[in-house]
Amino acid sequence: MVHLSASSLLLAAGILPNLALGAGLDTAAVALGKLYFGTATDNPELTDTAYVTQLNNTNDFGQITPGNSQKWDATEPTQNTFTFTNGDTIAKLAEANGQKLRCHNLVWHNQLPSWVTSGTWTNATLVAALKNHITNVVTHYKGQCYAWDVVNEALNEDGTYRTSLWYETIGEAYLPIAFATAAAADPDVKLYYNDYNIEYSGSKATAAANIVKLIQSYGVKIDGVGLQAHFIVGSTPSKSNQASTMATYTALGVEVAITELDIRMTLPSTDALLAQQSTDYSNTVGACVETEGCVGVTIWDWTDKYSWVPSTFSGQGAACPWDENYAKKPAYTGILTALGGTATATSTTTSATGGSTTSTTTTSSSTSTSTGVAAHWGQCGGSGWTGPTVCATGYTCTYSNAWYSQCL
Ligand code: 9MR
Repeated sequence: MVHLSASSLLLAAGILPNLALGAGLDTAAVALGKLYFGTATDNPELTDTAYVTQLNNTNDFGQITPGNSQKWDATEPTQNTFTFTNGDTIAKLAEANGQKLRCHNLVWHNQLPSWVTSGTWTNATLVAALKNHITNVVTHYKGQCYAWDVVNEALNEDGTYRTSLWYETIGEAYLPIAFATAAAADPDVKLYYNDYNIEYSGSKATAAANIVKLIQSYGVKIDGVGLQAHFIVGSTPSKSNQASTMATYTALGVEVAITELDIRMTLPSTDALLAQQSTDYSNTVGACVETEGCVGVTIWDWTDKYSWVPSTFSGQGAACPWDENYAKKPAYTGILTALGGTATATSTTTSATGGSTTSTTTTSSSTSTSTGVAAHWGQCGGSGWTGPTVCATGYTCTYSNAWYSQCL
């Protein structure tokens, strides 16, 4: 009788690649001194048990963000009538898993209920509605959120203010009013300004820094700047630019976080695009690693199956580190390596011994050994790899990226 280890059984089942890549993203991030690595999620996805199994994997995800269910249209669909059911579902999931919760968001120009967008407002009545919304939502989630994205996407690309209902009716004072109201409702939660295209130097990043200064000039608390990081493969800012831009925010006395990272491509994906995507993910995560005031990274969902990208950008997608079948893409290894994790196989050489039984059948071809052959799905190369570089019969060692080749 042949005793197979758990890892060789998983290899035989073709599952091991999902388990073999080191410690996991959150574990690696925390080992580096970060607070978390996390992902967005959303209520409709929670009926998918395979999805939830990985969402609950706290080796990879120490933090989650509700993608939609804390937004204004979800929480106050009718004026002064608050509904927290869906947001609570995700908050409870985070609590049950011991995951931090980034709460998202309080003031935005999108996903507003019609009573807000179609209302007739004066400065005074809109300020009152704004304060009432923030006070109720922040009070409800008091003690449950690590951070709130208080104001989301207030800026145009040229650094001017977006012409939203908020800005048009209240002026830029809506920003300090929102932060002051949130701080009064929960003095302990971190309060963030969150936006995209502020991850690299330019007018919009300068304007985001000016928002921090504006809020501080009112004597109001702001704790962080959230860099959404919705990027395009091959067009992401350099790691050094991302790190130096983070430094312009932390110099103001606030922390930063990557809050919505995904890196889309024009479909179909190719090996070359996936390799570039891995490099791109590695650069953004690496910029956070290099920046002491960068507390963590959140991806805007972990699987292509539930990414927002294809429905928004026609012909584009494959933006997440896991594909739509929940297999890890090279981007996973790129992130893990940037976090100081090692993309090494966990299989051992001791799994296929026959012990004292009479069987002499060798099953070593189904395990990875330092001198042998790598099985289907096993790692067979990559920077720092000291394991087998030859694949079992019928499989080819296929380059994924600089850190990972796999027997396919
Ligand atoms: O992921 C969210 C998607 O399900 C919604 O349809 C969309 C509606 O605007 O919002 C998405 O999340 C956005 C986030 O709240 C703010 N930054 C941009 C994100 C992607 O659009």
